[in-house]
Amino acid sequence: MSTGDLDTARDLLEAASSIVVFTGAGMSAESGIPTFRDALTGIWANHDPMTLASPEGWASDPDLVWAWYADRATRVRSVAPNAGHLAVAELGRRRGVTVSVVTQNVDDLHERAGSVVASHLHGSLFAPRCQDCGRPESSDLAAATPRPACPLCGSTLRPGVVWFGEPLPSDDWRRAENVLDDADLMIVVGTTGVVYPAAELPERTCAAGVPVIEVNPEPSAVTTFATVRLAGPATQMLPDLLARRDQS
Ligand code: BJW
Ligand code: ZN
Repeated sequence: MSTGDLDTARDLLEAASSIVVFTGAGMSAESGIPTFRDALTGIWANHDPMTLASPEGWASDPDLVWAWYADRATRVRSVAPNAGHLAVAELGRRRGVTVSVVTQNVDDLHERAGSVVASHLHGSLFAPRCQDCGRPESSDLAAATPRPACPLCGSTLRPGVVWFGEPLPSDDWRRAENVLDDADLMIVVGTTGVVYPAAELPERTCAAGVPVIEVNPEPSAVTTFATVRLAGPATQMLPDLLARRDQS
């Protein structure tokens, strides 16, 4: 990344008053949460996340899929928000700016860093619900094994995440569209930008003439239209972006 890119991004940030921070798995990578497209390791090494995260995978082996999510919920609970999450929360406390976090992530690291999340587009690891009657259950059950039954109807609980082929939660989608209507800057962090309809949001923002800063060590689908890319990890680039010029 050139110093020019950082200067350009800081100029965009200084001019903005209504910022949407749109995040993907790379945001949490440096907290120790593998990205979705990282190869699975350990006991999960022989499984394909695209299959595990699908209604078909759930139908064919719910115990396996539940165990994968319970394992991930346990892992998320054992890690902490990183300097990137903290920088986003700090930006939200700045006078004169409104910051709305729209995340594809199913962890709670933005919240634990102090941000209010406007939208969890792909649900949450900590919101299990009954697969039949839909009754929401306590987050305490997210890591329970064996797979719990619904106390209301006796059917089974399922993870409260959005699998391929399922619709996104309509309230979260509406909130994301609403905050984007008012945005004058979007900061996209750590996503390949290939999973729709979430990936539409940065594309639509850019098409509406709103500048897009991308934070990602690797090029992504977002790079093709972003106004500027800060080519580095979130824990470095987000604090750098927020640093006052005289501090660097
Ligand atoms: C760093 C970093 C560091 C690393 N710092 N960065 C149009 C065209 C084609 C297909 C479709 C289409 N529209 C819909 C579809 C189908 C499908 C889809 O998009 N498929 C594509 C794969 C082609 N979409 C759906 O099925 C969606 N539903 C839907 O469309 O429903 C329609 C419907 C309507 C009405 C009724 C019924 C149906 C649902 C999509 C659900 C996605 N769910 C998942 C799993 C969630 C649960 C779980 O976690 O297990 O969401 S899939 C997975 O991908 C997860 C993520 O949120 C999502 C995005 O991944 P992300 O965040 O981009 O992560 P990675 O791993 O891809 O990238 C990490 C990035 O970080 C990389 O770029 C790294 O370089 C970077 N990085 N370290 C900064 N330190
Ligand atoms: Zn039920």
